[in-house]
Amino acid sequence: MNSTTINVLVIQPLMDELAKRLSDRFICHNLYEHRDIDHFLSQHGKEIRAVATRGDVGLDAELMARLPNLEIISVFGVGTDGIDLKSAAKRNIIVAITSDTLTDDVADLAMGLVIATSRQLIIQDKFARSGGWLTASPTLASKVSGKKLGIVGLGKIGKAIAKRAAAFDMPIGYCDQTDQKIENYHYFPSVIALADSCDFLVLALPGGEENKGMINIEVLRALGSKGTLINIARGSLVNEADLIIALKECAIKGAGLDVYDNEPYIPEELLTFDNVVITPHIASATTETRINMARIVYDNLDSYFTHGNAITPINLNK
Ligand code: 8YV
Repeated sequence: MNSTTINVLVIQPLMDELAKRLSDRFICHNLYEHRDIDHFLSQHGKEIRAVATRGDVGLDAELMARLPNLEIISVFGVGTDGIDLKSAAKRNIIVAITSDTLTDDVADLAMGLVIATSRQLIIQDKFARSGGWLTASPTLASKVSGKKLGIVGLGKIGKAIAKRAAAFDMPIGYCDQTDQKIENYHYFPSVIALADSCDFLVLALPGGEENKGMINIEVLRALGSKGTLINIARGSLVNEADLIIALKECAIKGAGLDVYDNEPYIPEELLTFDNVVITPHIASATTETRINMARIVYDNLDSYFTHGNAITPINLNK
């Protein structure tokens, strides 16, 4: 097959090296560079056989419907909540993700946020830089080791977080669709019960409609004034208005957030709390991991158009 005839639609900017490799191998159309997307799609929609997108961006139903000859979606990430998976399954479109490669980084950041919130790393950094230490003592923070960690979603990332937390002697509780019967991990059938029992409630489950807003005021009140919310999963999981209320009322101790409902916009009020540590969706953002992710995105497309199968497809018929 002549590879230069294969048209790939790139939804949002990708890493430079990946963009270069893709355009050396395929005819790439950068959707984000088109002002009149409707015009572009009526002219070229039929030519597109592959999409390259990011986990946080996906491919919505409307756009997918405009690509009648789409065969494969290669995702830079593991999240598929932004992809219309039902239509993909119906149309036998392959969805391939960058499985496994980012698990360690995401788990590392979750623990980083646990430590940053409880040991007040940002507050203490500001205090030291501003010269506050010259005239006063640093405030006392809270201990991490031995505190209870509750994980919502015990998949690969949740398990990697639990493994790290175990090294801090933290008892592990989790909530998932089923009891996985793991020794020493305590299963909770509801998020409220888990929140009520733990010091850190860490979200490690997929986003999407069915989980939207699951962390609401009731869950936050159950987490309570000794509890901290950590979110390295998806912003849509948290009702941000409720989170702001909980923070204002001191109903929770604090929060460590890497993801937000309407990225890159962060609700102004969230930025005003000293007990909230904010990072800009960087859980997988290390050079090592991003290089691997870029390689997998390319390899999935290359393998599919060379051999007829992607290397890390997800099972759409579950
Ligand atoms: C990436 C992600 O930050 O894997 C995911 O679903 O959201 C992240 O790893 C993102 O895809 C890159 O923009």
